[in-house]
Amino acid sequence: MVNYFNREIETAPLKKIEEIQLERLKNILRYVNEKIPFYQKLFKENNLNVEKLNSLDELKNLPFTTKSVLRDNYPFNLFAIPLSEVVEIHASSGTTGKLTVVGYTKNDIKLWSEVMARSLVCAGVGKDDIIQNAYGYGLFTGGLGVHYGALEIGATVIPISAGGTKRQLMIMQDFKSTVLTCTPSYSLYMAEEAKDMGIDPRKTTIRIGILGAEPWSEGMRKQIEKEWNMLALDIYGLSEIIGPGVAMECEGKNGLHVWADHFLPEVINPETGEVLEEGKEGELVLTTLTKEALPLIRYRTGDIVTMTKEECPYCKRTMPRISKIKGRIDDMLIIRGVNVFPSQIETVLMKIPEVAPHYQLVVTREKHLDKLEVRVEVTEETFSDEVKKLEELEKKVMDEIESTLGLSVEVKLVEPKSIERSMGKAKRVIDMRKI
Ligand code: DLL
Repeated sequence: MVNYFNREIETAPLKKIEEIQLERLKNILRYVNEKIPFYQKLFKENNLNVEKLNSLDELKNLPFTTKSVLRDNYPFNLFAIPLSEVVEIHASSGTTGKLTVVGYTKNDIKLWSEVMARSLVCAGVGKDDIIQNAYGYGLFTGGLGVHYGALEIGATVIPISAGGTKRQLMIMQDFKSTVLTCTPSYSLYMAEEAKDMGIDPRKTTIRIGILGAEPWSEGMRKQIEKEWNMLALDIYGLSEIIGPGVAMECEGKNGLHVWADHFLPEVINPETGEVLEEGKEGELVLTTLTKEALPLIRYRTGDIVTMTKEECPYCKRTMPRISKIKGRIDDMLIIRGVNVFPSQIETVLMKIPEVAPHYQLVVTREKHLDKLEVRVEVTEETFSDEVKKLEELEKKVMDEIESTLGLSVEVKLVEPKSIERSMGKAKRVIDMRKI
């Protein structure tokens, strides 16, 4: 059965959603122009009179906001309101050093609760569910974001946070948790640890996993669903926009529904900045339409997606849908001229039953040429095979990657459980070029 948290808006005709978007866009442009010196200056420099915007199409004429703007305005200079109105602060560290700091007013927290409630209900979660929330609580937005949504729908939330895996499993069994929220990689680690403890993850009461914060392939989904005997759904979000709850999959698993009455999505060509037509792959750009503390105009997420505006054939929601995230632009590897995302390699690996869903990509540079080594664990059963068979498997993995991606890589099979496990975002790429 399909349920909605806010049926009226979630299934409103696209035209109606666009009317709301335009109205809100006009307001937010006026608001940032008035309240945030950065935007005031930016619009002035670009000779833009934002009061004149009269159609959604004109949004494409406005400049982008990038992550560096947030860093340059560290910690609070981009906030539209005095700090006394800010009730919560989060931050993400990323790979490049300085924190990206984000703030929320009371209304922003209400908004976050609403979009997270929509997301949970969209995944099939209800009031009777017991949510084991194993996203990190703290500056990371995952823990509290899910928490607010759970409160909003009246489900029971266990704020266990990430880590302490044995304790997680004990609590899961004793409290009879029905929903697991964590990163996809942590869900696999938990399943593995469960088996080591003599617990069959398939026999726990968990029925739905709401997994996100990192890219994961369809193959990984199948693996996780098999390990847990649960429905594994994808949740997307980023701190700058609100945290988790920007977009969510429904049971139909055909794209993530963007809560577009609050976050206006566009897909652009990352090189030229031009807006792409529906269905074309590019970088997701989001404009917050209703946020108070940190509204952002045309924020470049760095995430690669395709988008469709067709109604969802499964749940009939009408908001635009984005594909699963292929990866971040900055995670794209260029190996001897071939562009490749870690998720594409993951897709190939997941089709080979003798290897486990734990891998790492090591990039090195030799004489100006980038080299990629794929380290992947073999399954326990395969590990006990003779060396000759392992050599054959190594070749098989290499050939599969070469024939699917046109990329020749080195493959190193490693022992089960030898690749570092993650309780948050998995580290898939070790880039020795930067070390
Ligand atoms: O990861 C928010 C979040 C928490 C989303 C819990 C989902 C669940 P940040 O730490 O700011 O926020 O990282 C945001 O993570 O730009 C993407 O590159 C990546 N990301 C988030 N969700 C997904 C996903 C949270 N479902 C960055 N698939 C984003 C792929 C994702 N990548």
